[in-house]
Parts: sequence; structure tokens; C-alpha cells
Amino acid sequence: MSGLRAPSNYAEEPPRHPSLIVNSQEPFNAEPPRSALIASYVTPVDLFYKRNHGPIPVLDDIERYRVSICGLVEKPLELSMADIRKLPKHIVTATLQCAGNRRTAMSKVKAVKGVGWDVSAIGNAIWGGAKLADVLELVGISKLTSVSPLGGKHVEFVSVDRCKEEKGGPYKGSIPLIQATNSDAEVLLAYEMNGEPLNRDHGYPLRVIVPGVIGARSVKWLSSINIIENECQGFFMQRDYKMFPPTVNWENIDWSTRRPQMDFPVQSVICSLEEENTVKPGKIVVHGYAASGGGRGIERVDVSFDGGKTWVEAIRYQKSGIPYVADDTSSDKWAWVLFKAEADVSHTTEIVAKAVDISANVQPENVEVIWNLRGILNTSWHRVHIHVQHPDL
Ligand SMILES: Nc1nc2c(c(=O)[nH]1)N[C@H]1C(S)=C(S)[C@@H](COP(=O)(O)O)O[C@H]1N2
Ligand SMILES: [Mo]
Repeated sequence: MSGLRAPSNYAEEPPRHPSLIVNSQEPFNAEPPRSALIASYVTPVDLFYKRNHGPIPVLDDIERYRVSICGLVEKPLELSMADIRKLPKHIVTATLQCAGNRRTAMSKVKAVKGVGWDVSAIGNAIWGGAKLADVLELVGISKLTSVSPLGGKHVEFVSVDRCKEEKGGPYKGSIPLIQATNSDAEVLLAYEMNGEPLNRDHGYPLRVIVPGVIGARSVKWLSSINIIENECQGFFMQRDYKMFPPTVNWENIDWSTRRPQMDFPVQSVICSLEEENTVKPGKIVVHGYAASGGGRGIERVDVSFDGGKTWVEAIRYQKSGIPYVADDTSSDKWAWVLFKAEADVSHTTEIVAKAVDISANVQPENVEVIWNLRGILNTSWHRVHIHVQHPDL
């Protein structure tokens, strides 16, 4: 009884920015033009990608909103927004990336199932809310607990939206209790995005933010938090968002053989150029984003202006005037890093980007080797084509 209402059709969708590229209207799935991503370190809310599996829930009366904490707890609790706001407010700048980002490029190797996304199913926002670790203390689960007194090992987040994958049931997901109770993991019950109350598309009035983890676990329109023994058995944990090898197809798939994907692997994308570009000979300045999962910083971004034969190291930055240093307190550990590189280009070529994170993980060279039937986690080297048009002499 969260006070949230789940419409059965799309008659009550919120207004949206006209520049969004709509990949699916119902449910609404849209991303900004790639150039919008590098225009600012913090992505404006109206341009931030929107990933939904059903109609957007409606909250008619915020006074009646309650999130319940139940399952393997001694005294279940219902919290109002006022109760949540009474807890210390924590702010975290974190990048959210859909596991399906760059799926369209993967589907060019061989068909995959899922909404097509170009390179912008990602955004960086300043989230404000209560730490989940503080909330769980209210039900007697202390910080850094991996098994709760009643045997809970996972924390399940349940929404109210009607998803066809869940046969009309709500979207849900879970994370390990040890992550939920770790203050340093900065898992939030967020009510603010970029200093404003969350809007309906992004989870009003309350959503989970799990920094460093694929977007799928950051459940929007939170209705209940369930302390459970085994990980959530919902569709999006057990039948989706798992990474399979290229040999697995829809005939031989055994979902139980793989774990639900959590951390995101290292990624980088060139955003100042489209896939195909026609330019005059001369200097090309390349801008893009790089991000890794699990709070791993970006150690390096390499850019090639000759299809991957030779490389230059890009300049990395988060805030202007402050040099980005991976793994440093001056940097936002859960946030993307923007990069810039430049070179003279005199003939038709491919410009390529690849990032390296602080654990020295690198992006795979080709998409073929990471192809998977659901088209997730395409982190292959990002390549854009440059056609040089020489002026008539
Ligand atoms: N309740 C609910 N939460 C959800 C989803 C959803 O469909 N329903 N989509 C998930 C997925 S797959 C992603 S990538 C992110 C997207 O968040 P955004 O729309 O705020 O960008 O929300 C996640 N949380
Ligand atoms: Mo996603």
C-alpha cells in the first residue's frame, strides 16, 4: 500500500523533451542525441535516458506514500516521505548506464532481442536521498551485515509498474545485504535528481540508486524493500540481464547457469562524432565519455585516428579546473569521466576509443567476441567513420 497507482495503459505519461530519440513509445524508452552527453558533466534531467518496462506510475497524494520494509526482519516498518527525509541526506554523483547501451551495434553482428539503443543509454546525475544502510538500521540491521539476525542475505526492491515480462506484475530486483548495509557503497533511496525532486519518468517519489551497477538494479517508484534469503526471483534478475557466451542461443539457453549481472564493465564512447562523418582535411577534436563499474576509476583513455594502428592518450576530466585522477578523493568515484583528444586527419579513416580502468580492465576490440543473445554489455572499442572530402583544387 505505497499510495502509488499503476495505470494499465499509457494515457497518463508525463511530458518529455522533444530532442529525445524514441526507441520505443510504449513502454517509453528514449535517449538523447550523443552530442548532448558531452555538453555537460551532469546530464540534464529532461535529456537523461528513460528506460521503462510499463506505464509510468502515478502518485496522487504524497502524504499517503509509504515504502514498507518487510521480509526477514523482526519488526516490519512503513516509512513516509517525511520519515525518509528525516534521515541524514546524502548526495552522490553517479552514472547510470543501461546494460543494453550500444545494443543496436551488437545486433548488426547477429540479431539480438531487446530495445535498440545507440550510445546514449547512459547519464550522469547528482542523486540526493537517504542511504539504504541508514534505513536498514531502522529495522535492526546494522552496518556491514552480510546475514541479518533472521537469515536475510539479499535486499529486494519492488515497484508497482505493470511489466509484461512479469505478466503484469511489478518490476523488481535485489542486491546483496552486505552491499546494502555498506555505507561506503553509497546505495541510496533517492528523492532528488540534480537538486530537484525526482520526476515521474525517473522514479517519483523514491527510487533506488545502486552506484557502479547496471541501471536495472536501480528500481524506480519504490514500493517495498524485502529482506530475503536468496536473491530476487523476478524476471529481470533470473530471465534477463545475464551475460551469456556467443554460443548460447534461444534453443540451448539455460538461464540458471549464469548470475544476474551487477557491476558494469569498462566502457567508452566518442560523442562528438556520429557513426558516419564527412569532414574537410584538418584538425579533429574528439570528445566522449568513459565509465567503469564497481567504483573503478578510469586510468586511461586511448584514442586512435588511424583505425587502431597507433594511439594517443586522451585528456580526462570531470570538473573544469580540477585534473581528474582515478582513485583520488578529489574525483567522483561512481561517475563517468569525459575525455578529449585531437589530431590532424587528412584521409578517410576510423577514429577509435578504448578505456582502461584502475584494475587494468580494457574494452574488447571487437563486438563479435562478446555477442550475446540479449545484446547486453556492448563495451567493444567504439569506432566512428571519417570520410575526408578534399576541396576541389
Ligand atoms: N520500477 C522500475 N524500475 C526500473 C526500471 C523499470 O522498468 N521499472 N527499469 C530499470 C532499468 S533497465 C534501467 S537501465 C534504469 C533506467 O533508469 P532511468 O529511466 O531513470 O534512466 O531503471 C531501472 N529501474
Ligand atoms: Mo536497463
